[in-house]
Amino acid sequence: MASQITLGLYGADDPVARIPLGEGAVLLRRFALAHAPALLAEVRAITALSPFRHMSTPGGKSMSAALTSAGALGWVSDERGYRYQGTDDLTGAPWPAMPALFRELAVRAASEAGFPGFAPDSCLVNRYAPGARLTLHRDENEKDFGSPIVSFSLGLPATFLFGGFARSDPADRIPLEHGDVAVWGGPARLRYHGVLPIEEGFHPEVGAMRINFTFRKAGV
Ligand code: MD3
Ligand code: FE
Repeated sequence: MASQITLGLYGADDPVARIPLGEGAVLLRRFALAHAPALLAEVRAITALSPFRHMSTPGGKSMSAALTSAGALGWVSDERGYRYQGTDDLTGAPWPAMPALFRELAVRAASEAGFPGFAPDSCLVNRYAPGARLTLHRDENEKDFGSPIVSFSLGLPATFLFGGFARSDPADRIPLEHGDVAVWGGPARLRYHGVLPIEEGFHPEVGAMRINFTFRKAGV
């Protein structure tokens, strides 16, 4: 509904639009746009230590998105299941530290969405090549559902599926573009969601891929 959309001036020629997506969920269009080059430089530093990799699902399939993490905890999937852990199985070392810029932007976005005091301990970074997707799921491996999840999108556009509380509920389709940030808290925190297959394309700053960051409080 157009009357619910408010525009704010975040930088020159860079209006951030605040778009309610449902109770607890807010899209902050272009919120991270001015920081995209710095965010991408941090991703290169993270992946030099903990590279993107395609994890296996417990059912033995390879995920089409490649993943890595930064922060005290990283999300992993393998034949033993889904969980958070403090070390990267690929390196045996702790995950790379969460960059200060990541934390500051995520905390500010959460606050602007009505969730002050967000204390993320995990940033999962998902890399989608064209054709990669994420089937409908809920994020339920975190210990604390009282904290929101904050997501940043960079690169190729995506169609985000925002479902309900049951897998069979109809899903809204929300376009997510380079620089968009969304905050998912309150009752939205446990809604089903997913990403349709990314379409072929080329983004001038990111190339032929989409990168999504999800900031979570995964531990206690
Ligand atoms: C709504 N990632 O990593 S971000 C995930 O684009 C994940 O890579 C997607 O779903 C991506 O788990 C979507 C937006 C998002 C993230 C978490 C949510 C939306 C959410 C949790 C609850 C409700
Ligand atoms: Fe998710």
